[in-house]
Amino acid sequence: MNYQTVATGACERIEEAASQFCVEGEPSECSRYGNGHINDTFLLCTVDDRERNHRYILQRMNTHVFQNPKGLMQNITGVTGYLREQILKTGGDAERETLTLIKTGAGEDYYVDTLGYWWRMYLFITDATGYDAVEREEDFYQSAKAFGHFQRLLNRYPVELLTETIPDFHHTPKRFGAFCEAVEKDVCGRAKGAVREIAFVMDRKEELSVLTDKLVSGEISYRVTHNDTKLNNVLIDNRSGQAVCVIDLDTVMPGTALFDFGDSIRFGANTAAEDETDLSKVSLDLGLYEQYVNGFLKGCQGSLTKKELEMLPMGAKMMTMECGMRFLADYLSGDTYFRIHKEHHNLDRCRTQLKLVWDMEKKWEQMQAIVALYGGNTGK
Ligand code: ADP
Ligand code: GN1
Ligand code: MG
Repeated sequence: MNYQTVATGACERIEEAASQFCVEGEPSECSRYGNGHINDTFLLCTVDDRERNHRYILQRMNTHVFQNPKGLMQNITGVTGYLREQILKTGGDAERETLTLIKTGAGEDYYVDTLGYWWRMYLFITDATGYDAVEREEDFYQSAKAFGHFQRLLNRYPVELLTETIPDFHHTPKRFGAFCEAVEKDVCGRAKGAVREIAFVMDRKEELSVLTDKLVSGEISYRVTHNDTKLNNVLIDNRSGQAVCVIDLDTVMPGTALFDFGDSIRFGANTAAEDETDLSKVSLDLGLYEQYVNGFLKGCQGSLTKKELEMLPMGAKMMTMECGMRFLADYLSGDTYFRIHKEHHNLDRCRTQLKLVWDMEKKWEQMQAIVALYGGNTGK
C-alpha cells in the first residue's frame, strides 16, 4: 500500500486494521484525512479486480477521550441503523445521507488490533465537503438545517439505548470544576501566562449553571442531540450545495437543542478561525448567526419549545464559554485531550472563544432580537 502523510510507525497498524474490514478490492493508498481534533482519520483507497477505485474512511478511535468504545460503537450502530430506516422511508439515499459502517470479516462493526487500539471503517461519502470555515453563507445555513433536521429525525429514538459516551459532556458547571482543578494544579507551570483568561472565566462563574439549572427544573428537556455540531461535522454536496450528511456521531447522547445550536454558532459564526492568534479578527458575525437561526428552526420543524427558543442565545454563549474553559484546562494540563499542531495551540484556541463570548455580550440584544424574528410564530 502507498502511504501519504502517515507517520511511518502508523503504517503497520493501519495495514493490520485495514485488512480486517470487508472492503471492495485491495487497499492501494492511505492518507491522513480531515481536521478533527479527536480521532485519527485516514482515507483508504482500494482497487478491485476490474480496476475500479473505492474509498473508505478508516478511523482509529480515541479511547483516551472515549473510555467506553464498545458502548460508543453500539450507539453509532443503533443511530445509523435508525437514520437509515427514516431516510429510506422518505425515498432518500441512505448511503449518502447517513454514515455506513463497514463490517469486519468477523461480522463486527469495529476491530481491536493486537496492541489494543480500536478501529472502525465507514463508506467514504463522495463529492461532498466538510468545511473548516464558512466560505459561503449558504453553507452555514445548510449546516443549520441539517443539524436541526438530524435532531428532528432522532426525536423518537429510544434514549435508553444510548450510552453516555462522555459523561457530563456539556455539564458546564462540572467543566468549570475541572477547569478550576487544572488552574490549581498548574502541572506545567503555565497558569502565570494565562492570568487574564483565567480571570475572565472566574468573573462569569455565577452564570455557568444556567442551562443545567433549567434541565434540572424541567423547564427545558433532554432530547437526543449530536453535541459536537462543528461545521466540519456536516458534509455539503459539491454540486447541489445542499447538506448531505451529519457525521462524527461519537457524542450523540441525551442533550439539549441549545447545545447543538450553541456549538455551531461558536464555531461557524466566528469571523475568524478557532485558533486565530490576531484577536482583533475574532467577533460574532450577526449575519451568519441569523442564517443559522433561520436554518436551524427550519430543520427542527417547529419542535422547539418557547423556552428553548428564548434560550438559544444563551446556548451559544454557554457553549463558547465551555469550549474556552476546556481548551484552557487542556493547555494548563499539558495538552492531553485536544490534538495540537503548534506550541500554545490550546491557549490560542481558548483566547478566540473568550473573545467571542465578550463580543456576544456586546451583541446580546441583537442576538435575542434575531431569534424573536424567526421564532416568533413557532415554539410550543
Ligand atoms: P473527529 O472526531 O476527529 O472530528 P470525524 O469523524 O469528524 O473525526 O472525521 C474527521 C473528518 O473526516 C471529518 O471532518 C470529515 O472531513 C472526514 N470524514 C469523516 N467521515 C467521513 C465520511 N464517511 N465520508 C467522507 N468524509 C468523512
Ligand atoms: C472536538 O471531534 P471534533 O474535532 O469535531 C471536541 C468538541 C469541541 C471541538 C472544538 C469529543 O470536536 O467537543 O467542541 O473539538 N470533541 C470531543 O473544536 O471532545
Ligand atoms: Mg469531527
